Amino acid sequence: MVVIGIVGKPNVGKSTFFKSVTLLPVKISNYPFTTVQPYIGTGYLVIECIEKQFGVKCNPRVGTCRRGKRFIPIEIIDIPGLVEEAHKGKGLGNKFLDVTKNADVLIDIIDIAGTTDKDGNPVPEGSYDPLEDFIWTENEIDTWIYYKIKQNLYRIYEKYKEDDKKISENLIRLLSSFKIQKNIILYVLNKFNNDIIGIIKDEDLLFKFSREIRRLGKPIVYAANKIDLYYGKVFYRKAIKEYKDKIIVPTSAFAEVGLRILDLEGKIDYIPGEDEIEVKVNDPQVEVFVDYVRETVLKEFRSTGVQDILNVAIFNVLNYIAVWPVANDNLTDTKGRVLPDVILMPKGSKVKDLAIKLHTELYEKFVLAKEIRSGRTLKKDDVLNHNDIIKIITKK
Ligand SMILES: Nc1nc2c(ncn2[C@@H]2O[C@H](COP(=O)(O)OP(=O)(O)OP(=O)(O)O)[C@@H](O)[C@H]2O)c(=O)[nH]1
Ligand SMILES: [Mg+2]
Repeated sequence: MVVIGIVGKPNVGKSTFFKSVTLLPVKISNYPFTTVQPYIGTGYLVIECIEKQFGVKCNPRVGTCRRGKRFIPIEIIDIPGLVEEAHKGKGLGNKFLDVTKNADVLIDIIDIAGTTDKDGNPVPEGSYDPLEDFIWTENEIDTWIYYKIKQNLYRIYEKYKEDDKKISENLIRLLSSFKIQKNIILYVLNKFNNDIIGIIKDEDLLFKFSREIRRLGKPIVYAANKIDLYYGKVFYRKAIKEYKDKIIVPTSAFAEVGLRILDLEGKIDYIPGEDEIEVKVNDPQVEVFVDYVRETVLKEFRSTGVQDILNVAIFNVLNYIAVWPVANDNLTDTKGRVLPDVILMPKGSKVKDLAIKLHTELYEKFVLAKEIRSGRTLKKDDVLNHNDIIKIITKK
């Protein structure tokens, strides 16, 4: 499954974000280090289901489909807050950064309203400038990866001395265990003239190398959270001007968690990512909350941003595509379920990658595949496209 890691300073709304996505009952409060251990849960990407295009009703094996929106499960990790110099053991988050080894992409939650100081203590709204948080949290993560690479590379160097081929092989193995793709490692090595020995012998170069590996291999997307607050909007406008190279999505995890719970309780009708909320009960408390969300978030941003950032992280930053495997031309699997699965794959994946992912037998007995929409026949090395519907034909 695709994995998203949530990182950031204490008290910025990481657990609120996590809860809104997973609906797990994690602890949330307005003081730092509320979370003291990592949590792992399931969240969902939401995409347009292709059922409408074919005039059928889908029958998902996992996840759901609601009003034509298909929910695809992904994994989310929430960790304790990071403080500056976490890599030296300060705070709590450092101990748990290793958990994010399994993440494909990171969401750095920023308290964009400046309601928390550098260590996550509550302060009056707007009195702390959150723009610097974009920089040092990234530095902490870069430094964490740098130390991991350094420790291991020194050990590998001790063993293989000047044998750069063996060192590179071991480096690839190490970084693969960090879920960093081989083609990215090779690309970065190439950028550094494939001089792995030179990198090992020069700390500055090693840091730059590690940073580049992190930038490409474990990209960070920023959630400008607490956007519902007045200063959230002020600092958000500053942040997008200042950091044009960063992907920043305005979010209100607070709004999203409330909306999702009310929806679950049947008090409102709300589909994550949408701006239409239908209130279904006569309850002043519900109305006050929904009005607050409409006024402070939806009016300007059209969504709470929580669903958007998950989708952006996977489809725009990681460049994944969604593929629909089926067993028959009428879009069913062998049990007659319509469009039973949606599989997320990196862009550039081939038909054989899908076959391997689905079942080794599909790969071993692969004859050819058919893309149902176009009727095209595909060979195992043909590249998949977003929303392809793939039927794999095997030998008996
Ligand atoms: N106004 C507003 N408050 C929020 C939002 N998201 C979170 N909060 C509040 O921010 C405070 C901290 O939320 P948590 O989710 O516990 O923060 P955290 O980052 O997990 O904190 P630690 O676990 O201590 O690192 C709580 O009082 C939340 O209600 C938001 O979008 N808007
Ligand atoms: Mg927390």
